Amino acid sequence: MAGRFTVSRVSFPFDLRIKRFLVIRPANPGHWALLIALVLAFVSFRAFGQYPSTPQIFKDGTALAIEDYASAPISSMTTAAYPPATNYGNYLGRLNFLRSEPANAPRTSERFFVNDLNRNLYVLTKSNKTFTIYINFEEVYPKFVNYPGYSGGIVTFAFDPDYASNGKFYTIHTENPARSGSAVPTNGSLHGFNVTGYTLTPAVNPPAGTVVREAVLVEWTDTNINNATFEGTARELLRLGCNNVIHPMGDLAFNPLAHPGDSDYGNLYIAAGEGGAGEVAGATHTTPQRLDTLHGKILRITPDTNAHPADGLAANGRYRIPTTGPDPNPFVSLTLTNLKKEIFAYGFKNPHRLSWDPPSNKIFVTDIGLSSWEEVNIIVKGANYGYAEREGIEQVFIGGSNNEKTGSQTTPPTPFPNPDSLTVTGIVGSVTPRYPVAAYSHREGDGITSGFVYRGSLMPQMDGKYFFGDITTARLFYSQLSDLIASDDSNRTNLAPIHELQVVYNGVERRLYDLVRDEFVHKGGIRPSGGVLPGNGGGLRTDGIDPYGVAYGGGRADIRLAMPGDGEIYILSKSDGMIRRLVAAIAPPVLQAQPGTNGLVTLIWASISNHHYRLQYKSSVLDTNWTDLSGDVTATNSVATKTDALSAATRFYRVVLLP
Ligand SMILES: [Ca+2]
Ligand SMILES: [Ca+2]
Ligand SMILES: [Ca+2]
Repeated sequence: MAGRFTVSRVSFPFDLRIKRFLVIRPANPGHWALLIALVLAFVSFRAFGQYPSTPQIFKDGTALAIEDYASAPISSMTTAAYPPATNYGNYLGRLNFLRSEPANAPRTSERFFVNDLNRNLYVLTKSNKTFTIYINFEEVYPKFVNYPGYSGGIVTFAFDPDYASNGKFYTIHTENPARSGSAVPTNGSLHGFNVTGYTLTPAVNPPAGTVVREAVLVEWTDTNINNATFEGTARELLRLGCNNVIHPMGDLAFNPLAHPGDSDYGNLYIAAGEGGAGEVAGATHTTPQRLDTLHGKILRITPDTNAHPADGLAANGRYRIPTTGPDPNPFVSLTLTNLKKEIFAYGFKNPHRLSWDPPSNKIFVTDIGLSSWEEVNIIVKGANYGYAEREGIEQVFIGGSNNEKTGSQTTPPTPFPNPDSLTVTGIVGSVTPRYPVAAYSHREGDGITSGFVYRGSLMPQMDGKYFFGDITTARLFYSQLSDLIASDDSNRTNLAPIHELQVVYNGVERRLYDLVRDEFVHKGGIRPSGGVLPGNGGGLRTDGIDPYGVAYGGGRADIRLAMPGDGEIYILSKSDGMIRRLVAAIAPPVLQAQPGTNGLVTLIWASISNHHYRLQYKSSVLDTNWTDLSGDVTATNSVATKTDALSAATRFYRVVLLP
């Protein structure tokens, strides 16, 4: 790695990334303080085959300005009676998704929709940032459950591609089937909801294990999308039983490139978690690898049963499955008892977020790992993504003395299977798992957020970069889309480099974790130990220190990313109930070195005209002090240069933008 930063007379690299200072100049200089941020290193996280012993991701100097966007009403989980008392010792608003109505809907420019897992789907008015309850799921569904947290509650929602004309949208919520009484919804508080004729569907349960939760997919039809209230009907499409309170169906998407008449138009893609089945030893462990169950899969269904009448109907009769035409689901011809033809891709643990980048036509799924690896996957129809036999780029073991360890963490290390193959019941021969295109270890965090390829307008420097982050630590990352695509090969160790982003709030570089903690405290949040964030009763916790040596303080910032119809990146937090927006970016200056004769080297960097720059150097990366190169540079255009006579074999440079 060190060679990447080395300027050497003997072996001269032609495209160097060198340690450097980055100065963030706000759009409004009178408003923000000038900030100087030290860029620690740039690390290419590419060639390794085992669990790393140290953090591998570092800030590359790309800085993003973040602003508060909207603050949701404080809400609490229902641990006993409803409505619950506000619990300031836990999450203050479990925001999970922020979406826009389709672009042709009449009010899409005025408002977003946002859900708080605890119970409400809100309309968020952009002009005054007010939250209006659209549907309170807890008051509609008698068996609705948001406790003990995780993904429980009103999980997500998605608008039909024809929403502007048919008013249809889809939701997923969780229920506790052990509750007595009927699960049929009521309209006592949602008066516009016509429940006449609403009938339940039988739960589709996993092939093994007990069921403690049901994730319910519902299709709603609002007969008037010009107001902020619901009036209309709903239809239950699918009820999925889960072994545990974790990893239900997590995300919904439609193909953004399909047009009316295309075979994929109106098909709903569902990211379905394994319900906790895979992460325990025993009969449920193989569930993500089984094609006779919907769990741990990406599913594809056609909600409109009239759309493709030749296609097969679901077992419950509520939707069709693409079984005919030019692009049927991949396993529709398999011979297997209880085959689930809805399966589009399989072998996932908690594929909790799915995004589709139209320009590249790539589907990205972030799969939260168990104890070792977090994954970004590019979805290919029919592929096996390896869980619960693979995690990240390694083999993973569940149960026994190696429980939750990956191959390189066992004693002695377990060699990676060669050739790498899995046996899948129903498929003749062996299956080679498909590997993530980017992955990070739990040296970096605990659970991967949603991710999106940025195509918005506020941060043109970030166009085509895939944004994601870590849920608990609130570290923000990006990978180049081209790197992700180039890594989508049969080489498990060829992964896209991951870069960490700096976050600037009111002109000061801050950790997003600290911004969330401050707002949590500001809103009255308290923890028994004082001043730290909540964290699911001892679940994943950001104890310890960050890669830069600063302690977190416990708990979890619990962030997720959103990219609604305006194409910008918003960051939601369950802990403080805030929505923040990334509003500007400054890409890092790449310092290039061009060798000359007689030991001269010319350093070249992107500059801003009429700004003043100073070059500094040191001979060893371990040196504490930088030495000024005499003669500051005033840029006259977008490229500035400075020539130095190398007197040592190695010299490290950085460029400082002067105030
Ligand atoms: Ca309405
Ligand atoms: Ca995987
Ligand atoms: Ca690869």
